Amino acid sequence: MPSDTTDEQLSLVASRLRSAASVVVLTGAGVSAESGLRTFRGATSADLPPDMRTLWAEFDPAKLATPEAFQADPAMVTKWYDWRRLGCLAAEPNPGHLALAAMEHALRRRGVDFTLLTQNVDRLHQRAGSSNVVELHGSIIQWRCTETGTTLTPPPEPMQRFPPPSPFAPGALLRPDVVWFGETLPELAIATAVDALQRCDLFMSIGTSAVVHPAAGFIEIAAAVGAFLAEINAEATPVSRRVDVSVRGSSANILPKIVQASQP
Ligand code: BV8
Repeated sequence: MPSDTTDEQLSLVASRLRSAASVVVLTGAGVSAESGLRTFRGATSADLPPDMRTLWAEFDPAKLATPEAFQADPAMVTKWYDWRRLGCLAAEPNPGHLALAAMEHALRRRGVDFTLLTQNVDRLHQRAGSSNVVELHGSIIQWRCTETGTTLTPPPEPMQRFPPPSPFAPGALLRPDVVWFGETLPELAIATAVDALQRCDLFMSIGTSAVVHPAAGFIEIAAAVGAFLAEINAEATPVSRRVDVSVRGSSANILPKIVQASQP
């Protein structure tokens, strides 16, 4: 049953952090909102200018984030991903990212297990100093050859040609190394996630609409092993009533407070 006040909620999460032996955090696009990166879904208004609206309010995921879309129009899809890639490179980690990195290092110093599962492709967690990051949906910073699967990190400037030719095989293209709808997640990422979830005693879902599977189902693995379940999100999601505590607000504002309150 969620508790009543934000102060109580923050103390509850902080006290669970203090006593946890194994922590799993699942993050989504909301964590990067304060870095200026648009989320895919969530609270928005159709009255907002296009550069403030969620991505899927302006663009059709079926036409951009599927293998079929890439096959139908590789130039348009790669151009869109290159635009987003440059946005991610220009963005800076925000206090929420930094707090999660501080949380990881504080917990590790005490011998506590910590795994950060992220659906984000922006690499901001790593740039903030998080080290044990599992990229469930890949990375937009890295691209890969459609023939050989070899990856490379393009330079931080717009690509020259769309679709970009692959340097690894004649006639092949480069595509973003992300997981599109209908594609399976990297095997190692899933195995690492499930392993961590099966032994966690604290699970936190942060800045995610909790609708994209399989990540949206991870909470049930943590619940099955009796973990304490917490959510931090700007608005209610399908897991808000499932968790033990649901904190409503910005992760950039709330996470530093929780980390501060969890110091021994
Ligand atoms: C797969 C690509 C096996 C990269 C993305 C079971 C049931 C139903 C459907 C399915 C199912 N299993 C599989 C599916 C299909 C599909 C799916 O889940 N569809 C959903 C939409 C119903 N899943 C898949 O296809 C997955 N693959 O399962 O493989 C398979 C394969 C073939 C056939 C059968 C099985 C692959 C999923 C990967 C999709 N990739 N994008 C890119 O372009 O970036 S999706 C996209 O959504 C992003 O990548 C993102 O990572 C992901 C999740 O979104 P969130 O991170 O949660 O972000 P969102 O914007 O939605 O929410 C932000 C939240 O933050 C909001 O609630 C907002 O209020 C809040 N917020 C805002 N600001 C703040 C904040 N919170 C805190 N602080 C703030 N400041």
